[in-house]
Amino acid sequence: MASGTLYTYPENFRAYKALIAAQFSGAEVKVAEDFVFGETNKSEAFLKKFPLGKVPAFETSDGEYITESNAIAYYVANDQLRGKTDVDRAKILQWFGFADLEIWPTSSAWVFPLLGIMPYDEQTINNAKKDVEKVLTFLNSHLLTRTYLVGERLTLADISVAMTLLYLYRYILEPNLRKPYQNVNRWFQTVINQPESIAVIGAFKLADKTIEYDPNKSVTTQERAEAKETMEVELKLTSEIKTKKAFQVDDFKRVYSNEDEAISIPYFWEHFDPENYSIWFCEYKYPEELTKVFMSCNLIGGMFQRLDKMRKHAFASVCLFGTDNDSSISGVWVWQGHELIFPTCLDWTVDYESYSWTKLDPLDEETKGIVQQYFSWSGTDKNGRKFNQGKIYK
Ligand SMILES: N[C@@H](CCC(=O)N[C@@H](CS)C(=O)NCC(=O)O)C(=O)O
Repeated sequence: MASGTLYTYPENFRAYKALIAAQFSGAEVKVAEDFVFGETNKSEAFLKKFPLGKVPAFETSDGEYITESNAIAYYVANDQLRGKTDVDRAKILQWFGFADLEIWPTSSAWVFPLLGIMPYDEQTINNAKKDVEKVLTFLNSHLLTRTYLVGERLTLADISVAMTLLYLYRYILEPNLRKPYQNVNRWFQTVINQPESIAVIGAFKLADKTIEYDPNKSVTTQERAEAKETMEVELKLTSEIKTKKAFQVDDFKRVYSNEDEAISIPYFWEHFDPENYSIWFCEYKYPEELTKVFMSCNLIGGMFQRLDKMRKHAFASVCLFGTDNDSSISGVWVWQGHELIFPTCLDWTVDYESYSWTKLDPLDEETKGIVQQYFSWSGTDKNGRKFNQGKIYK
């Protein structure tokens, strides 16, 4: 019989999956008592076991570490919940994917702005409503002739999908909105009214009325935690930054502003943290369209302005080489994380596609040369055009 410790904050719908499965199977799952979200899961001891620092996370009593809520639920489940045949097991995996990739992104895009934990944007919500409609229509027709999602008995597919719909049913789907989906409603009630589910989540109340957007609403830790992982980029980056003391882009900016490059560039390399930050080279893709130098500088300035919210997490030096009607724009960016930062926020996507982006290897000598050139505003572009003007994003 499976047993172990589950790390989670309270009322985490993902942790519910494992807790309900354990109620069915009799697995001994102990919830870590003094877990503090944002602290415990960022501690050295936790990260050693679970390097992503995410919850739910499960430590088996014989010292194995399991993450991903569906996998944890699988581990603590019984054969019935896991599916009796290969086909059933495959279908359960199918529903896991469907819940995580089709339901959760659209449901959170509708719920989180109303809870005030994601920017409120009418268009985004309207799109999310349409997507949720599609998901529920599909589920409704699947459940027309079935009691459960897979086979004739309740499985992990039902638990996982129902838990992923929890917020929609709690906050959004008021009677009128849920009326077209009677088969889904019936199935959802069946799942959450199992004694094993009630033992974990208590009596569940369906939404009487869709919550309304209130800009002054304060949110709970777990709501914020869940939002964080989708679109609350600001929150995510800020909390990550708190835990990373080695290289603070702000400190570098101060040194860069106050000191000569002979001091600030060596400072950059002494403090740069390659594990958590990355360096990128960008080049404007359409140099032939650049005419007047002052217009090109406005182009760079406009991009910086649109990226205002990113300032806390990034630094850049972008340069114009050449003269009127014969120029190019390129630059060096440094930001937290290892992926292109712009697609993480809609506001930031306006300009970046006009540039090509190359990640630079901080250990490469060539990178040292590029950083030196762009931070000290010197040299030429690849076609020999001389440095003309530069702009610093800080
Ligand atoms: N796909 C994972 C998602 C886990 C996840 O994103 N957990 C969030 C809270 S709901 C978390 O721990 N975030 C902490 C962080 O990103 O630092 C699962 O299903 O378990």
